[in-house]
Order: sequence, then C-alpha cells, then structure tokens
Amino acid sequence: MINSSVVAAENAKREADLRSDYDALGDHLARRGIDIAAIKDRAKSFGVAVPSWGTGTGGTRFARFPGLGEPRHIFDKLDDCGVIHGLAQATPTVSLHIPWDKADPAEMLAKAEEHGLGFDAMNSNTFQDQDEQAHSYKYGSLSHTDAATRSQAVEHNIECIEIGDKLGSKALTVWIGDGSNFPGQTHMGRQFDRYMESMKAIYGHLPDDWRIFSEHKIYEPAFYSTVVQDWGTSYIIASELGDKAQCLVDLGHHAPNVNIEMIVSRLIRQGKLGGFHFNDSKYGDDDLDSGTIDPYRLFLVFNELVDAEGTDGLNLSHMIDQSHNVTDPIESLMISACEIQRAFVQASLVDRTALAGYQDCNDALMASATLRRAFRTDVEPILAMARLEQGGAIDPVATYRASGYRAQVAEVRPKVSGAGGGIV
Ligand SMILES: [Mn+2]
Repeated sequence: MINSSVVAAENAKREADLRSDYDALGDHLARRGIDIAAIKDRAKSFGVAVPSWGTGTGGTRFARFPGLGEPRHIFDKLDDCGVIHGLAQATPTVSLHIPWDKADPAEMLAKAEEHGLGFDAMNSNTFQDQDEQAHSYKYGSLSHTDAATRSQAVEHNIECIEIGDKLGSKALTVWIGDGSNFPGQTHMGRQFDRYMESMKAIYGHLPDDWRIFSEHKIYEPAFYSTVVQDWGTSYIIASELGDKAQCLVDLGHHAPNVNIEMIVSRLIRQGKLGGFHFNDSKYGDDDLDSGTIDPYRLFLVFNELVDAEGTDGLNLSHMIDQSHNVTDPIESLMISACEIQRAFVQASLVDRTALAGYQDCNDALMASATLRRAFRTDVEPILAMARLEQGGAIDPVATYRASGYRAQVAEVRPKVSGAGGGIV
C-alpha cells in the first residue's frame, strides 16, 4: 500500500542517527546488565491487534465529523490496517466487529493475507439495532426480559463465532450495553440470571480451542446500573462459565483512579485474565489514544504482565480500542501501537531481582525508584531499530505523510457523513 521506495528514502534520512542513538543506549543498558539485542527481540515479538472500527473516524453522542478517504467497508479497513502494520510493525492482527464487518470470509482471508495480517478476537454487537432484526435491544439484549430478544442476541453471538472460525480467530469478546437508567427499572438479580443463561448458551457453541472474553464497563449506555459493571462481576461470569471463559480489561472502563494494575494482578493469579482493550482516558471512557494521558499507568499495567510471564496458561489478547475524532486514524493507531509496545519494552527493563529485594526489606523508596528508572529510560532507539529491521519505518508518521496515502484513497473513497460505524 505504501511504495517501498518512499519507506527506504525516509529511513535513509534517519538511519545514521538511529544507529548512533541505538549504540549509545546499548552501552548504557550494558552497564545495567541488560543486553539491548535481547530487548529488541522482545519488541519484535510484541503485537497488538488493530480494531477494524478504529480505522474510521469516531464520533461522540453530539456529532461525527468525517475525515478524508475513510474506509467504506472491511476491505478498505484491511488496506488501512496493512498500512499501519507495514510502517509500525507492531499490529499483525485485526479485531473484527460484526455486523459492521460482515463480508465473505474467503475474500476477507485473501485480503488479510495480501497484507500479512491475521484475525484476533471477534466482537459481537447487541448494543444497537440493525435494520433487518426482529427484536429491539432498546431495553437490553442478552439479559432482556423477553426470551425471543435474548435468543436473537445469543444467535448473533453464535454467528460471530462461526464467522471467526472461518477466519482463524480464536476468541469472542462480549460487551453488552444492558443495564438500567432508573432505580427499580430492573430486578438486578433476575437480570443477571438471564444474562448468565444467555452466556451459557453461547459458551456451549465455542469450539474447543476458542475462548470467550467477558468485558466489563462501569456505566454507559446504561447510566444507573450495568449488568457487567466491574471486574468482580466479570470474574464471577468467567468462573461460572468455565475454563474457556476469561475476563477482558478495557483500560477506560473503570471509575477514575481505580488501580487497574492491581486488578490485572488479581485476574492473573486466578487464571482469568484473557486480554486487554488499550486506550487512555482523562474523565471516563474517553477512548483517547494509548499513552497520551497517563503513560505511567500503561507502564504499570505492563509491569504486572511482564512480571507474570511464564505463568501457566497465561495467553493474552492485546487489542486497541479507541475512537479517533480529531486525528487521522491511521496515524493515531500507529502511534498508539508504538506507545503500547514502548510500555512493554520499558517494563522489560525493570530490575526484578533488585525490586524483590527492596520489597522484602520494605525499602519503599528504592522499590518505587526501581520502577521509575525503567520507565524513564528512553527506549525509542530500540523500537525504531525493531521497525527498521522488520521492513517498517523509523518514523512511521513522517513516512506515512510522505507517502500521500490519505490523499490517494480519498480520490476513490467518497466522504461518509453523519453517524456511522466509527462511533464506539
Ligand atoms: Mn472495549
């Protein structure tokens, strides 16, 4: 999608400086007993899935301002995902959303293969009504009081599994908007029972090598109560369903100041952490670009993940879940993937032997300083070298801008106005 001569020309401008910076960082890390080549290999091994819906411009409940050359369908989205991975080399998979991305699976596989992409977890949608559906989700879906509505929502999730199975996906993420807006509107106990009954029906259709992820969210679109509102509820769900059920943590789905890294630690301990939706937030579920508001929190989450490496059965699906309202989504997704990868690499620099020693002797100051020393290390030369060696761009955004990709696709993709699938 991006001419390789553009990538080569942009890299040529920056390669000498990069090599000098990389060597200097290598010397610095060697003094700390860290082999920079091993850390670079870890950076190369890291991948996070792009959400197909993130390639379109998002929106708010007030408005959506479309961008130029937005993808018209899943095949355009996969082209954009190919650009993102081609330049940033950190997003080898795409997470689909049904029905927004419904198309012939064989054609989707062929397009993905063209770009060297695979498919991560499938996402179902019972939080909005589709034109052809018989029953409305206005008052709920998997937990609706009406059995026919629940069954329609169950069938939709089963269809997502069937589509995903043809694409090589191995997981289904279930997030529902069900809840209530008024005290007394629903019986919270019976509503949860209905939800569990529906989830058990979906769970029964999971292939043996699949997992189902329960994604919690504190509020919105329901504003008084939400059926799957916190990690405790999500843990109950995953435990009751069985071994193939795990919890998915979306970083924006918590009350302000909640200690998410501790939730991560707890879920890993219980064998119930399945994956993440990465984003950042200031006030609520803002779906801002990863690492733009609180990069230290992102680092602390990865500190727990790196610490838990090697834990029996730990197999995490990393996905981005963001809404891009004022930026080019391709640029935001490339930068976000790099920021997530950065947090992973920084967390890989933590001196865990020293940290355990400080923890054991209650040296709070030095324990904290040990974490911050890793966080403060500028690992950009490692990330850039990993990209360069894998055929990507030293500077993904500058290279993307130099390529003129957006202007080219704008010529064949008409402007999409009003509300659309980009709103999440
Ligand atoms: Mn999410």
